[in-house]
Amino acid sequence: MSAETRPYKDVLVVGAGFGGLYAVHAARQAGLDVLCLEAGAGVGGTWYFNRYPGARCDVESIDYSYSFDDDLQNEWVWSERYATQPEILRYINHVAERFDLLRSIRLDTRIVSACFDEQTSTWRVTSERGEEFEARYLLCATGSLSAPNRPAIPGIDDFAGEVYFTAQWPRTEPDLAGRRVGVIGTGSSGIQSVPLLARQADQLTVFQRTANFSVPALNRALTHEDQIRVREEYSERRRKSRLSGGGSPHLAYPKNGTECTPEERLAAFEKGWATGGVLFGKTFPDQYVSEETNRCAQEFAEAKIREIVHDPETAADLIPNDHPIGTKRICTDTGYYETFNRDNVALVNLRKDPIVRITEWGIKTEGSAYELDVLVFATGFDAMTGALNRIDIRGTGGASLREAWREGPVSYLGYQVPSFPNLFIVSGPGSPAVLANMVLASEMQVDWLLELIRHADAQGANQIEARADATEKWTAHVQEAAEETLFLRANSWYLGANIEGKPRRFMLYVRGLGTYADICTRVAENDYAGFEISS
Ligand code: NA7
Repeated sequence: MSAETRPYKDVLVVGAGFGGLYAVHAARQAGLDVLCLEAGAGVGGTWYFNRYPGARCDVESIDYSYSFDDDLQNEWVWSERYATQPEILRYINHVAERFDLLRSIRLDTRIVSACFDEQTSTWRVTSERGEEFEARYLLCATGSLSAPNRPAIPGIDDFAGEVYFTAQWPRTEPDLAGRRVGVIGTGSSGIQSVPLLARQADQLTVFQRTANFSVPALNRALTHEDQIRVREEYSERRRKSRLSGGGSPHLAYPKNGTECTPEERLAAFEKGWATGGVLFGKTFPDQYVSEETNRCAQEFAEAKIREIVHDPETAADLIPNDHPIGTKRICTDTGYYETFNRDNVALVNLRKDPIVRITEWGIKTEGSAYELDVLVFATGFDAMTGALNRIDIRGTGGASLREAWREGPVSYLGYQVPSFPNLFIVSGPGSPAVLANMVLASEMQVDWLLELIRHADAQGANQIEARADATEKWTAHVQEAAEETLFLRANSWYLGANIEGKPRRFMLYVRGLGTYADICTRVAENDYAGFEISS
């Protein structure tokens, strides 16, 4: 049957963020008939929805961009070191237009179920509106941080004022002038938005359950000279990025922190801090395995917080005391700690004074009451598994993905789960996902998956399924790799700890993008060992 007469597509992509958009382009280039279904009214995924004030990427813009097309890479001009959400969204829309991707994307189409038909080896997916779509392969690029967490705080529906979620920020900017604003949550979204909200609001109260480490971004405009240098260095920069752990070309200090004198270590941390951003968290190669090096990094960051924040009690409350630095993603800010020196900003440490309930007028804590006009939830996401678990996904014999992941997600290479043939995940649990530059990582993953499909097609096979033994082994390997680090010492969303009742399993592959890509290459060279390819 030709593509024109077939009732189904070759590939259905779910999600039109960075990963999904590239999948549409690359699938087309591979000669496949592809359709992408996107819940939002526009493309961009996380960058479409997270339009809160101060939203920026914490990976440098020249790295956090597509590498698949030299002309695109050389022609697009990033205005700042760390791009704002509007600039990233403009870039994504530019890419969609430039490669004519919109004709293969259906917007406003939220998928609620997906069912594998064993007779035809095809996936049938159904949208919220009841529309059905069918394809040989289902490629889920649904995002690692795309299912917003609505916290189970008593009285959450009682508040009579305005309520905003950073992850679903309205397209028309709310007017906060003269208002008493409360923010719940001090992860990256809270930390980025607080300085801007403080400038707009009459009073800002920040409700902090767990303090997070943040490093000044030291964002700046990119000059004409920067633009020229970037273009000269781009291919080498990308090559190094692909081999690196985090998907950007930066190198850690040439020795472990434990091998340095205290003076040498301090100088390296000063340099890391002065470079700005999350890379401070990668100053030394042993920062996530050596308690000593990590403690030194932590003490260094604590001293910086104390230097910036005038009130010693507020500074003490802002210093995390429950996790080694970086085992929850280090945040990147512009003026976060300084904001607490403003007269119109107050910090409430919920560990000392927990929320009792949200009321019609504001927030009642055990020891106090806060009257508010506006409540902002910067309460994060049901990360890694949330977006997929919100879809009813049924594989062979009616197997449910939610059930398969009941005790925590399992996968082979982050790509597939047994009993769900022909279903692939981009940036899925068991892959490096957010520990690496998601744009480069998703290009690598999509290319690898399309090559796997090409390989199956060349054999006349119509079914690809991860083997149970390979899945078990990979899931155990992901866990073991995390156990060798300090990451398990934090109650982070990396292991599902931020969502009540969510099973705890470390969901990211910590050995980095370069190592992961190498493993994937070896699997492919080894005739896709671990996958059952059949007809
Ligand atoms: P995060 O990092 O998960 O932060 C969510 C914040 O919300 C965090 O401070 C949470 O405290 C807080 N939270 C969640 N539920 C509650 C309740 N019930 N009460 C009080 N506080 C609560 O999400 P972000 O959106 O900021 O960032 C996600 C990622 O995006 C980030 O890592 C970057 O990769 C980009 P907790 O720590 O759970 O005590």
